[in-house]
Order: sequence, then C-alpha cells, then structure tokens
Amino acid sequence: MATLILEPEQIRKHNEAFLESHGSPMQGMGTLSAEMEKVVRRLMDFQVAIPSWALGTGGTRFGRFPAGGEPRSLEEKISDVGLLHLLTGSADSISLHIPWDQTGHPGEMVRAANAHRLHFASVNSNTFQDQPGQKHSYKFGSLQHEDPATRAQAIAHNLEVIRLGRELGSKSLTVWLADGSSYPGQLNFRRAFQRTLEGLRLIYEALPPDWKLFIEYKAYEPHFYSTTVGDWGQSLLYAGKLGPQAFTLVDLGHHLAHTNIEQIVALLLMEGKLGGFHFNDSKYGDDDLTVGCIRPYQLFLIFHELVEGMEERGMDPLADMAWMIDASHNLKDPLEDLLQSIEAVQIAYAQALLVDQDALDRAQQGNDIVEAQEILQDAYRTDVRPLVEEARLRAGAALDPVGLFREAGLRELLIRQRGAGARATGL
Ligand code: PSV
Ligand code: MN
Repeated sequence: MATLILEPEQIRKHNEAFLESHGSPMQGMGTLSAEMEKVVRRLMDFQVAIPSWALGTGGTRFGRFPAGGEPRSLEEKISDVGLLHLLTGSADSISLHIPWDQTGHPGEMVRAANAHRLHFASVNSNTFQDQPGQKHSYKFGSLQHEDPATRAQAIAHNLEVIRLGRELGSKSLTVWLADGSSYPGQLNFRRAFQRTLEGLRLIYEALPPDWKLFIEYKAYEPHFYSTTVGDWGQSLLYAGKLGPQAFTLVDLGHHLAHTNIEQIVALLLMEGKLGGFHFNDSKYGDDDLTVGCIRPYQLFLIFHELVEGMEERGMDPLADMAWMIDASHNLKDPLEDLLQSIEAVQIAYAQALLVDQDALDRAQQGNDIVEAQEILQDAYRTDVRPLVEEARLRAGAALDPVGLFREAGLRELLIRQRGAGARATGL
C-alpha cells in the first residue's frame, strides 16, 4: 500500500466535525427530489483527470515562485493526485506528459498508480521542446517540418508514447503541436497542413483498436502568426481525414477572445467528433487560471451543451468523453488550486443537469427568448454546492477539501518531506 499523508480516518473526523457545525449538506433543500438524487448520483460517478504537469508551480516567462514541497518524481506526482482523489472522490486518474514523466519503469508506474486507486488517463507527446541529446531540433516545427528526418523523429516519439501508454493502460494519445509560424511568408500553409496530416496518419495507424487520438488546437502561442492546428475547424479537418478513432480536443484557453466555445462544443458533438476537454479559465489568452474563476457562466453554458448533446447522442458521460484539467498556478498552492478547479467543474456539471430540457425546447420552438433565458439562469443560479458536498460525503471524501487540506497542514507536511526547494518537472 502507498504511504498516505492523509488517512481516511482524518477525513471521517473532519466530516463529523463539519456535520456538527454545519448540519447535513442537504438541509434547507427539503427532501431530496428524484431530480436532485439523480444529480448527486451523476456527481458521484463523474471523474476528471489531473495533469501531471499541474502539480508544481507554473512559471511565466518572467519567473517562477516555487510553492515548496512540489513533487520531485512521478511517484510523488502520483501521490499528490492520490491525495486529490482521497479528498474529492472525483480525480481517479493522472494524465502524463512524455518525456517529462518517463521513468523507464512502466510496471512500477502502474503499481504506484494502483496503490492510490488511480489509473492513467490520456498520454501526451511533446514535440514542442528540444530534449537533451535530441538529434533534430523542433525550432521550426515537428510534423510540419521541411526536413523529413525531423518529421520522422517526431512521429517516432509519438509511437513511443503510444507504446508506453499501452503498458500503462491508457486508452488515448493527446497530440498538441506547437507547429506554426511567427512571420508572414515563413510557411506554406498548405504544405504545413499536408505534412502534418501525413505525420498524424502514421501515428493514427499505430493506435491500438480501442484507443482514441485527440487533436488539440490552439489559436496562437508559441507562434504568433499562424498555428498549424489553430482552431476547431482545422482540428476537425484532420480528425475527419484520419478516421473514426480521431477526435478534437477542446482546451478552453485556446480560443481567440470572445469565441463562442459552447457553440463549438455543440457542433463537434453533433458530428461525433468531440473527444475530450482541457478545463481552465482565462481573461485574456491561454492564462491557464483556475477553472470557473473568471467566466463561470460560460463554463455552465458549455456544460449545458455537453449534457444536452451527449444525452441526444446516447453517450455515456464517463466512457465517451475524456475530462481533464489543464491549468497552471503561479500564485496559488497547486493542490489547493486543483481542488478549486475540480469543484468548479462539478458545480457547472450539476447546474447543467438541472436545466429543464423539455421546457427549454418548448421555449425555443415558440421563439420565447425570455423564457429560454429564465430556464437557463434558473439552473445557473441554483446553489448546487450542497449536492456536490453530498456526493463527496457518500463517496467517503471530504466535505470541505480545501478546509481539510489546510487543517491537516498538508503543504507543510509535503515541505518537510520533500524540501522547500523541491521543484516539479514540466514547463
Ligand atoms: C498547450 O498550451 C497545452 O494546453 C497542451 O495541452 C500541452 O500539452 C499542455 O498545455 C502543457 O504544455
Ligand atoms: Mn491543453
């Protein structure tokens, strides 16, 4: 068994004390209606993957201020996700980034994850940085590169990530390419697209039959003029040409300002091509802030499209969609930030489940815009936090995860164990 820095007994005591001072979460909501009961059960099932690269402090290009006690190894990253899962009951997997998380010992990686009741979510390849000793540089792209040897190296890396993912029990590969250009004239757009497609094809052909390929898009950064998978249209174009195992992945921070992400979600779902999510929030660009901290209403509207669209297609919210957080934290404690992100995702999901779909449908058909808005905002303005707490209570998780994290002095404990200067790998 894994060594836990938090014992289930501490959770039990915390919950007892919480119930004594606050009463039961559902108090004040009357008897639990069948509808509320359904939401609680859906919340108990819902799981969101934690990215291995979000467990330490993220830097900006101006600096980095470590939190102290950051995980120094994959084992410690797994242990941190195990702690998040213990506290919330809703984070049962970790998404790895290769080579950042490569240890060369997949058997031990699996054992470490199992000891924390975790499994491996999507594996991510990295052809946006040069690694020590790497033969060909990705300075001018990877799959789009003019040099066939550089392209071959990038393809080989992705195949290596699939091989490792198979040993870990992952079921998908997420490809995010930094390929693009920073100056007009630098790139022939069509050639860049064709080469990237050719590379993705070879990667796609190496997928096991029960795997998915997620193609993540991003409007800009690191390149500032064009990105070779720059928006959902381009990602969908690649996914469509590749075949049924290829899907688009939506990272909320990867759009131009004011983009209607909920509409993108609706149409990708309609096309059966929405594969997964990277949740975060932003004010200006790819800010990677805590989920729901800036635009919670937009998050709710996205979840509304997800709930409605998945139901319409008879999709299973767990098996048919990859839910992942992709945030970074340069001010907050990374674990506290992730606890807030998990809760924000659950809140938006619960609110979306409360939308009266039939009434909304009637209002839409009758062009009753006022009623349609009332229906959506009625769900959005419902305080669903007691439902989220109830789901955690029933799952044996903490009623107040951030509160317990602080009460139990877990960051201080991690600093004592790992050191104040311990730094996580990643960006
Ligand atoms: C790129 O901005 C991204 O969103 C991709 O998902 C990467 O894999 C991740 O962040 C970490 O760099
Ligand atoms: Mn992402």
